[in-house]
Amino acid sequence: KRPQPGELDPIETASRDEISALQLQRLQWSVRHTYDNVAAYRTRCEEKGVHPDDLKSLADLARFPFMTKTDLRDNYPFGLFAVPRDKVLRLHASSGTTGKSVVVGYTRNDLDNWADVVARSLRAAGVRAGDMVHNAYGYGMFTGGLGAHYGIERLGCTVVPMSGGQTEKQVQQIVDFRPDAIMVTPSYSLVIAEEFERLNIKPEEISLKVGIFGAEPWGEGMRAEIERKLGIDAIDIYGLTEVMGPGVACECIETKDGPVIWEDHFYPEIIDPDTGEVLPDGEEGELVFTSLTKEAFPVIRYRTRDLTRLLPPTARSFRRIGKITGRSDDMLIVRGVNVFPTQIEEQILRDKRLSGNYQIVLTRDGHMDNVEVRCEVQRELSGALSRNDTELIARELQSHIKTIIGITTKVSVMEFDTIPRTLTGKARRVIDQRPKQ
Ligand code: ADP
Ligand code: K
Repeated sequence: KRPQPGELDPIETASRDEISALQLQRLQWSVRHTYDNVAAYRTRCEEKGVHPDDLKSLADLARFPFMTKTDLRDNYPFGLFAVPRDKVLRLHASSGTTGKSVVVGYTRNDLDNWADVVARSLRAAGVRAGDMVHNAYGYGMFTGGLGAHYGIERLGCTVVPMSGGQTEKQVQQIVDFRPDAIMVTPSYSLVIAEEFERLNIKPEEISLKVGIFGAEPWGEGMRAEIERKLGIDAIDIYGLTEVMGPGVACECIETKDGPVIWEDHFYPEIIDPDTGEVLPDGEEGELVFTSLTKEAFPVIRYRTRDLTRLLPPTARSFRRIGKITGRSDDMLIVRGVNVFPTQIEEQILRDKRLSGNYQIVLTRDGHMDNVEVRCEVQRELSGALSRNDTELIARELQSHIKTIIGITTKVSVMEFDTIPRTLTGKARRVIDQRPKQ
């Protein structure tokens, strides 16, 4: 019943009524499956006085309890699995910078569906069967590497399972193998681009035509920077370990207007993060997902902590998510002002003389938070600017951040390549040296 790899799945262009009907049917199955097989979830529902039989329309979902990262951690490692362990073919875990990580599992069907949505994502990004895809997402417990890998194969492409790190080798292989597409985090793609610059290889000489970037927030300024430096179309892919991994949503190359949610597998809601109330499409709030087909690790109303909006369908019949402005727990509160690193990134990238590598360092002086924004000049300007020039760049950026975001910062404009590069996975943008309260 699967469409041939590379064909559009009919559901991608179905009517909204058909999509809602399928969603309701799958939602009823998913909630019942979770209720019947996950004791901790059943208890939650009983406490809230709801039962799977109460789910008669999609709107009824709002009566069901949320799942949070804490629930997932509390049931470490396998407490929320809904199938016997011997039906689980693979485990993954979220990186979890603090405390225990979250472990997730996949049945054979789950792995099949995951490969399908990643293949669908690649197709949306303009990749076709027969293309070669360089996969620089890290392989291992992180979902990025293997998640991308099987989707690339599913679409009928040649996968180069490079993983992260070893930048010189990455670039050598891209030069030698001439892949059509790359999958990598946006921050690491800039490291790769810098290696091409160092080798004096021009964007138009690079074989890559498209890149599919995700796993961390990045803005339109970063998109322009990556497209210019690699000579490609840069496409946004979204996903998270708890819900599946990469491929929950992906942009279409013809519109590049925010990731399309594969709504036949993942049911989205936007809620007010303070009250938990469901918000209408278009309003900004916390993204919540319910898995519709997952067997091993179903999630019902999982609070992602990602802040964004649901946007109407364009290139496909599914709704889209706006750019993720940040994770509610990535938000910095600086002297009472809420700031997301991506807002600062946007201001940095307005200045073409600055590269997309930056760090935000927070310190506290008595009761005052101090923010230092460290950024770098582009490679071609390295060593070519006088102190006056860099001070001027710093003053301009400081003033943009002040007027647009509303915080006073110290801006340090440094030479190219002074901020440490992350060789794998996600960039470390924020260094918070403030004492814990
Ligand atoms: P961890 O939770 O340990 O960071 P994940 O790989 O599961 O590991 O991270 C998923 C998170 O990464 C998402 O919840 C979101 O915050 C972020 N993310 C993933 N893709 C994107 C994207 N395209 N744009 C913005 N943020 C993203
Ligand atoms: K190119």
